[in-house]
Amino acid sequence: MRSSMIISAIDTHTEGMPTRVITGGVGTIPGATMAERRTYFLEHLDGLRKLLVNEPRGHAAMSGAILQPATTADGHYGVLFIEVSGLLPMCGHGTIGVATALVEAGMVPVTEPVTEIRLDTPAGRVVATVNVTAGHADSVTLRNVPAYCDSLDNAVEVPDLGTVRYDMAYGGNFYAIVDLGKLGLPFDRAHKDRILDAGLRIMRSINESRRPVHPDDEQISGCKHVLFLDPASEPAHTRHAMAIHPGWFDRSPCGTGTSALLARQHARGLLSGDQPLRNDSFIGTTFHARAVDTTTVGGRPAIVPAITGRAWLTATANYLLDPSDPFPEGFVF
Ligand code: PYC
Repeated sequence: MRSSMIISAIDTHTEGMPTRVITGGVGTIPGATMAERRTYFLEHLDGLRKLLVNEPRGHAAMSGAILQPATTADGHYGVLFIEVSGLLPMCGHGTIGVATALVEAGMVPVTEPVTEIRLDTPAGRVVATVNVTAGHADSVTLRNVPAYCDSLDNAVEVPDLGTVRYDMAYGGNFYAIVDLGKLGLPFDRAHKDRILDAGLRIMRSINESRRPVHPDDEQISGCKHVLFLDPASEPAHTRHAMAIHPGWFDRSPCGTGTSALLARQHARGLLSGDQPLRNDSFIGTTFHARAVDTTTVGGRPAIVPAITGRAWLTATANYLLDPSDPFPEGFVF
């Protein structure tokens, strides 16, 4: 066996969406915060992300999380979230996958019935509370970074679609929230190619005309996610299709997207206080969410979302790179 690197991983899925949790082989990435480490990684190590998420080791909807030493005194780990579209500031399904892997591999002190894990992410501190029975992680509740509604009732001109109305909200990434019914598209996976095409056009037009920027961190900017709401959704029970750059759907109900949607439901007066939201994914899996606190972001009202979901371990693996491999960064098909 010849390899220029050995990257160890615990592969998981969160409500259908993969998270390849990288547990060893990367070393400590330079930077005093996870935001600085994300910038360093983007500039110097992005080939490693591509190797781990692109074919043949990954696929067009692959996602992962690189564990790092914590950057805070009381953190358990730092995390960088990798996926086919780049490095996310924060990822909810990824956090649930990470917390499940850490508990079941014994990589944090595990207490039953509840284990608390403090994680440093590029978007800030998140806390995962894991329900544990006989060493098994039954479910995870993620206390996310503050989520806020950037703007309601925006309109954007989109080639071939005309004027599209959307709300813009942040829950760790920016989300354009669009009523699928208003585009004349059915909430049906048989139409996923048309829905995805609409999502990619909408995010392109938004980024050209009104690119969102986080008021506290200008490194967090741009819209790479369009949350298409099923028009049959109710205020406290939504279903959605999440179209993501460069061309895939979240299989999970999307933790940061659910956080953004919860902030938008609050901003629209559809939910208040700690009223729960049930949010279903395009494949029919579920996250439960509620606001556990209020705060402000850049002077705007914000909530602190708690998102509950489940993850399962699917494999342990060592990923190799033979020096003669013609695809040292994998490939996109
Ligand atoms: O769960 O936050 C999430 C997420 C972001 C992109 C895919 N999943």
